[in-house]
Amino acid sequence: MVGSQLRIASRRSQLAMVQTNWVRDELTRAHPGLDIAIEAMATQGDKILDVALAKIGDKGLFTKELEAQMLMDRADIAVHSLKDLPTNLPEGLILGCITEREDPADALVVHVRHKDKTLATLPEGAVVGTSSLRRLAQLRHHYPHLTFKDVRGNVITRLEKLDAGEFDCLILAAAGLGRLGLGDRIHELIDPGISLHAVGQGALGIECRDGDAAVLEQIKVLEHVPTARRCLAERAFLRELEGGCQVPIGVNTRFDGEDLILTGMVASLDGVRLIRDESRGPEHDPEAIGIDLAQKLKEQGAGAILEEIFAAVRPEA
Ligand code: DPM
Repeated sequence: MVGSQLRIASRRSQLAMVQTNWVRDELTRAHPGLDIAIEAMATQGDKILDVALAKIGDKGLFTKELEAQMLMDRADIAVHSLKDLPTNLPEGLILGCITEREDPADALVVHVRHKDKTLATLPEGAVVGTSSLRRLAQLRHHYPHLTFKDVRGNVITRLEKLDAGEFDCLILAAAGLGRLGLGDRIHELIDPGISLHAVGQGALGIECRDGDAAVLEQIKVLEHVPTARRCLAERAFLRELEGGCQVPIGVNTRFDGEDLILTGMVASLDGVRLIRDESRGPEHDPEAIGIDLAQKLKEQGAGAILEEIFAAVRPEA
């Protein structure tokens, strides 16, 4: 492979760059002759910081600019946090590989004045910083004593706002904190019995052009089959519910022998209605498990909840 080149498109937040540099290092190790170039850029989601994420509502908020680079043949692959990658990709692009997942759980990070507290024991009215409708709905369901305030910006900016006293606590993905070397800020890992994580959370997705055989072959070394199976079940579930990345939909996956078990939930924004169930099936057909679970939840009223949310957060749509 001497002399061949691979161009990577990436967001330029600290977390995105840590992830992209990791991909570059792994690919360099596997293909020593490969010349890898990284092009870092801002996406719409990085630029619009004064509007709640849920109100923007656009699918592909953090991915479109990177995809344009590949479609214009200015980049060969894009590295994404898999949870930011929509379940339906633009014509001509595919999810080429899914890397090994880190702990997909959400984490509680508290202001130092609450260092002896837990989610359950935070004072009445404590302000949780999150712009995730999924986190909001599930935490409201279990902890009605908490209040919620939108927070935008990257992980480091959010931590600065927390430390400055704008919030009592934040909920962040444990994986993102870990990759940034900020694992010591994790105060409590949130139990999946309380809050299910986002689809694809903790894994990276590498997108590339459909039919680009040489590139697909190069990135194959990064594929982690168990993670890919779990995430493909989760993504099929989300796709079947027609949920974008900004909906109160959560999941959890685990293996049981040769079976994969997918747990999923849909909740109303006030956290009052929460529908949760699970499906299982042979792990070699993960998409069927996701589709089956989506149908189960629809039969229990998930469709109606999602319709209400789309109407409420995006009245213009
Ligand atoms: C998506 C959501 C959030 C990100 C919504 C959700 C969190 C927004 C917020 C789809 N993307 O999770 O329900 O809490 O205000 C994002 C993070 C990571 C990837 C940061 C985080 C890192 C973890 C990973 C933002 N995207 O969730 O703390 O790679 O899975």
